[in-house]
Amino acid sequence: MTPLSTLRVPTQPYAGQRPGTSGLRKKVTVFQQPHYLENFVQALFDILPGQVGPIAGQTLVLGGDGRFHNRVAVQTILRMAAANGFGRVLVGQGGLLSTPAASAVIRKQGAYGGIILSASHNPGGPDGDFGIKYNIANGGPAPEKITEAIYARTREIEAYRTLEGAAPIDLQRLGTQLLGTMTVEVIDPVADYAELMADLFDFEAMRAWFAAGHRMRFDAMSAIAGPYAKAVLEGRLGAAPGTVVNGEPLEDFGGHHPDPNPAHATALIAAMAAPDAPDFGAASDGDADRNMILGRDFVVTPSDSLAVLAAHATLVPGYRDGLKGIARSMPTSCAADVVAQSLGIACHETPTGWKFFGNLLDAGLATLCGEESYGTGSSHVREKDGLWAVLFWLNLQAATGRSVEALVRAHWARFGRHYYSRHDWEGIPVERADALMASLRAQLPALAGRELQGLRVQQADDFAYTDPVDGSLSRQQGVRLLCEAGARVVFRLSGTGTEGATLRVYLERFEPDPARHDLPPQQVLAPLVALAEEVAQIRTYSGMDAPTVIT
Ligand code: VG1
Ligand code: CO
Repeated sequence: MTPLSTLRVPTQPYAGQRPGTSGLRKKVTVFQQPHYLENFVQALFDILPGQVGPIAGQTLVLGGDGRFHNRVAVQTILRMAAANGFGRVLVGQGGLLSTPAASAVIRKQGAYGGIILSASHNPGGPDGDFGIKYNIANGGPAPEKITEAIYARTREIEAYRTLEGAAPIDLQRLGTQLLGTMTVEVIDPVADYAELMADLFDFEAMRAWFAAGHRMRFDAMSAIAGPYAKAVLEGRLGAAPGTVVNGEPLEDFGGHHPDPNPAHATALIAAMAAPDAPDFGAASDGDADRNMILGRDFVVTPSDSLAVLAAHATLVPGYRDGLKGIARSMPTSCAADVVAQSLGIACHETPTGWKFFGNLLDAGLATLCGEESYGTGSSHVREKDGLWAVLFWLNLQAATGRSVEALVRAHWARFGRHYYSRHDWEGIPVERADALMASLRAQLPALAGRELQGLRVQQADDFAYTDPVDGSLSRQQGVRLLCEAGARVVFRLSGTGTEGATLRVYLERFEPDPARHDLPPQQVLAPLVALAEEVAQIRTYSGMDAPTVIT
């Protein structure tokens, strides 16, 4: 008889992750070190009983975005789940599940929680990134209490449980297999998700929109959105075959950054600017939770997207009864706040990261959520959801007969335009980035009331957030310089990068006058860029001349 579980001593601690990020993201080569992944997974399984409840006999959901190392990691986790006493694991066929689909499956199947394998928009392949994160029973990223407990446990853990020598599960074969005494159910990764979309949106009107000759281009960026977008857009909605491009998930995403923004979705932007451009363009990221929305020769900023969706939500069947509230991350523009005000609902301002929306959604305080980083979503799951946002825009076009550009321009005319841009400075040595932030924080008391670059700074602070539901306090979530007339600059360091530090500088300026809604954003925001440089001395600290990415 083979023993059910054996213990082995890990050699690689899980360290170096900034506290507060919802998962672990590292180079594939780091994850390939012996026992590295096992350390994280055992730490998770060790703390769950104390944090959530017993795991014996429970159901776990498992899947990833298909990047390099996904299949190996799935087999490792399956063996460990069996040895740790889970009763059943639902795993997406091929080891695949997009992040929003994993959230949907956890909720629909009433699972104990789920493990998602992805490094989201970071590049993949043997030299790329890999990642793992845990989601709780509401389908959302584990709160900080849990991620901190995992981190603490990884530092003291001495052994992990696995089913030594168990044969790998056939991940292609749908249906049930046994691993030790645990059931592994290989599920269709798209089915539950597609059903949920059909419940929310007016598929009939959208089918009619395509049948009337409208065309669309969805760039899945060779990542996990492909199968979902094909099944829904081409399968259920009758979009022409070929509507979804780069629709086969590749282990290295074809060598590209699967990051839907103006810096990385250049082929889509070019196609949408061509003379024969389709009516509607969209893209999503590695794990399909982000979205980018385009009209013909027209790019929608994510902050505007959230505001437009909120303003028109009652046109969509799933939101017919109106919104309970809106939530946006602090650096996201205030465009949604203006809509919330006109609707007479609250707009909650949270720190960056989707996990902060979970409590608001669970408590019924918000229905729509969004981040400036191409993330939009709603109460239907507890993750941001790329294809959902695309279908929402499609539903709006079908319901109003208006183009993307017409919808956005009408929105600006009614609510004013929030010019917006984010400048990223990537690969700064960590000590220098920390020094820059420390210097900014030290200057805060002296900045309020000063006039810089022709703008009066009304408030200068370091954003802190008290969760209205559980009372938890998150400090140091971004340095803000709030200027007169709805202009502001926000500085924060990324928590998701895997090389050096990334400084994000968020720039925003409100323009109520419709005669001034057609200016180049970088021109409108130039005084704020100068203000940011004057205060933060970014060039000096970073040793760089210009940001590496502008979105
Ligand atoms: C970035 C974005 C943030 C987003 C996070 C995860 O974080 O700014 O808005 O929630 O990525 O998105 P940071 O700390 O690097 O700024 V995803 O699609 O990579 O899960
Ligand atoms: Co993502």
